[in-house]
Amino acid sequence: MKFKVLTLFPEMIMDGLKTSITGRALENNLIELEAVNIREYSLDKHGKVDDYTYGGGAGMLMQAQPVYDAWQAQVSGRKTRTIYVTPQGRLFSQAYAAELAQEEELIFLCGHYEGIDQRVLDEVVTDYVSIGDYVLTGGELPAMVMIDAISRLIPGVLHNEESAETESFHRNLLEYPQYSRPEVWHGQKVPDVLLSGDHRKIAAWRMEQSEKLTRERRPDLYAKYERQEAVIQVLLGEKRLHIHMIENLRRGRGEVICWKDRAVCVYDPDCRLGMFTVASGRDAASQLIEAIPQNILDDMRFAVTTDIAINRELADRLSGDTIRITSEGRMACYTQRTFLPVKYKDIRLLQEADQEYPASHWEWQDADQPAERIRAKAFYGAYAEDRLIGFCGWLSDGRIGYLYVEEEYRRQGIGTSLEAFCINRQLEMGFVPYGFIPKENEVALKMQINMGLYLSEGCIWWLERS
Ligand code: 4FD
Repeated sequence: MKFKVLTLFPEMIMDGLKTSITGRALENNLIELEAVNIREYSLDKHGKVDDYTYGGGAGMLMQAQPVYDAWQAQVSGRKTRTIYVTPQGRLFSQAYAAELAQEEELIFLCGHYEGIDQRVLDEVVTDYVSIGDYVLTGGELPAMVMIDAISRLIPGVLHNEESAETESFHRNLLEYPQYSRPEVWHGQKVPDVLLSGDHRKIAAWRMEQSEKLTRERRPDLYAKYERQEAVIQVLLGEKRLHIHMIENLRRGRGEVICWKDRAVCVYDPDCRLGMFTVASGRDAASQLIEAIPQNILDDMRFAVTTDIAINRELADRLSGDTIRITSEGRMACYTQRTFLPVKYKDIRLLQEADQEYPASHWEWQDADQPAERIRAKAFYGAYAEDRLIGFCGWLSDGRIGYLYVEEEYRRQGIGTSLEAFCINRQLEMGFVPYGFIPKENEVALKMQINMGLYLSEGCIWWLERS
């Protein structure tokens, strides 16, 4: 990731980010940072960059010309995402940070005085962003806040790779309190349960604390959390059929969009996937689809449903577009907590250099998907004498799939080992592993049962819009 910051105070940016974890990331070239001094693009002999506002009113405004020239000197051809930090922006959040972390390059524009001439903003800014409802003397601190939040999501920046994913703000709960040595400080003892060594009890205590803290300090988040838990309870009524929805919510990915009785829609904005279920009947399906806000529907690219009535209603509401059923089948889930045996030994994480192999041995939805999955450390390869002979992994929606083994290596348990390997990795992350099996794939269906997975009784449909 390359960050460029257009500012009147470049040393403030460099000094602020050169220490601690962002500093280490800079040294290790995991991120690049360049602070560009807007004043150097002033055509005025005194380096003036501000002037009075037309129409009167207090304060000075940064002029268009130096800002535009500084920006123009940074962009290479195509329009780079340019963020103007302003109290009038869209509120920055963990989800927004995650979205921006996908970019290769970001330009931040920092205003001073009363802001910047609107005409240059209209020409260069792609995102107006605010870090909260308060006014600061300049945009530098908000830019640094955002750069920090984005940087820690870049693979390798945090040393413990998992920590960025499983921390605060997932599942709408605040982090529980933590304690370190000494056991007694200022007469206060560390809670006994944390010294018990009983991991189940500790997890339950932490959960209780998270709930209590969220209820007290963030009633808004707590309301979301309660609703989500209630929906999970409903979905658990038919766990195997709804495993993708349950896991999507539990893994902190999607959000409950609508819910009435046993009709639920969950939307995962990262993979632009809508997940729908109803108990039965065309009426419930029609009400569910009608209740989905237009902006969600506009964004949606894929859908998973549990009823053909939903498919019809979706097709009706998206009348202008073609909705294609790409697959019909069942969910398979592994509900035990014990690791599966992995008989084939040479299974390793796929490397960026390997991406051509999965790219050419599977029909992926997008050309950059194999590389993206490898970067996410979600795909594993089976090797024979150092040559790749198969792979398996999980997709961005979380389901395990895309299992492939080369012809001459089949029927030796390598596919089973690959899938078992992925299941074990997901168990380590605290997930309930699951996958989708198309109904015509009898070999795969048999394999799931042999491995101890359970199939859903009901059918699942995958839809794609074009
Ligand atoms: N809440 C924020 C961003 C910038 C800022 C400025 C117009 C003032 C707060 C444009 C007016 C920039 C924020 C500089 N204060 N101050 O994110």
